[in-house]
Amino acid sequence: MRKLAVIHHRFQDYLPALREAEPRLEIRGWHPRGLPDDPWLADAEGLFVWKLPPGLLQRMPRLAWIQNSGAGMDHLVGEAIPPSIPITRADGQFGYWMARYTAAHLLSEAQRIDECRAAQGERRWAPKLIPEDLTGKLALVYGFGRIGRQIGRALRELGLEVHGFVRTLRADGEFPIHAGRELGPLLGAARVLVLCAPLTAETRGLVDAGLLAQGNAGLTLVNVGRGELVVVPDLLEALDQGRLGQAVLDVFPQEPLESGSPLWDHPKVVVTPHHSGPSTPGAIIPDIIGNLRRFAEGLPILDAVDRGLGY
Ligand code: OXD
Repeated sequence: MRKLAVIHHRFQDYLPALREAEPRLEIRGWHPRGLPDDPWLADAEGLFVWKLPPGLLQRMPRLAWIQNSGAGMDHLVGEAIPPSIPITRADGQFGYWMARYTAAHLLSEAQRIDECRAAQGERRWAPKLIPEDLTGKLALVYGFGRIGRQIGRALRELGLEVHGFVRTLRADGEFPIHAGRELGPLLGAARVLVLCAPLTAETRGLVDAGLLAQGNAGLTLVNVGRGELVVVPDLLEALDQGRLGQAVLDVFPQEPLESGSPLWDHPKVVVTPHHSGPSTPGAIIPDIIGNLRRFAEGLPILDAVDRGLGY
């Protein structure tokens, strides 16, 4: 039986689900902070993990596959993992959840829910609080893989005109698609910019003063990708100068967001706790079951990330 080690802060949730999904594997798990001095680990060939605890790789000399428990790979790509070990990622149901998240925050603005609640709090009837019509407004989705496309579809259902941005241009029968560098010129007319791209050398600091200078006072930025896609001081300045209307941030360069961050109490910022794509065994395992089976059968792992690209 091949061995799969589960090193994860929620290993207790994952163990029964993984064992049920692939009973032909011997699966054991530990919290990343409680790694045992156990020869079993040295014999394991598979690893299900989020962030690699220091020294783990040295303790797993037979390692032949790393399954990341989430979608983002940035934390693994920087590690000294031999290129012969395939790394695979898991999107889970993130497209569904992140589409909900984006739609919920945009609709909350468009329906003026905060203002309605404030009027309610004052027992004030406010018939002039007319909801915003989103029909035909421009939505730009930066990072247009599986997740971005699902977000795009949800925004299209709300009546917006959706454009996707990708690293490598390709023909698309469903949405207008652009290369990343075309983002700036469209920003002035956009109602919402959604970031769901992976963090790579190319995307780090994407939303900076230069890009935001092309924004507009009615633009909402939604970041469900990685905090480092955005230069936070530039974002704050753009909000204060009316080059951006609102920022809905689920991810931050440092998480948890530090208590002194000005983002917490900025009136035009919504802070949420990296919850736009909940990863649970129920969401992740269907996504990785193919490779779990292949691993159990000794077959090559499919769909490994491209380390050069960073995702
Ligand atoms: C992920 C995440 O990348 O949860 O999976 O951020």
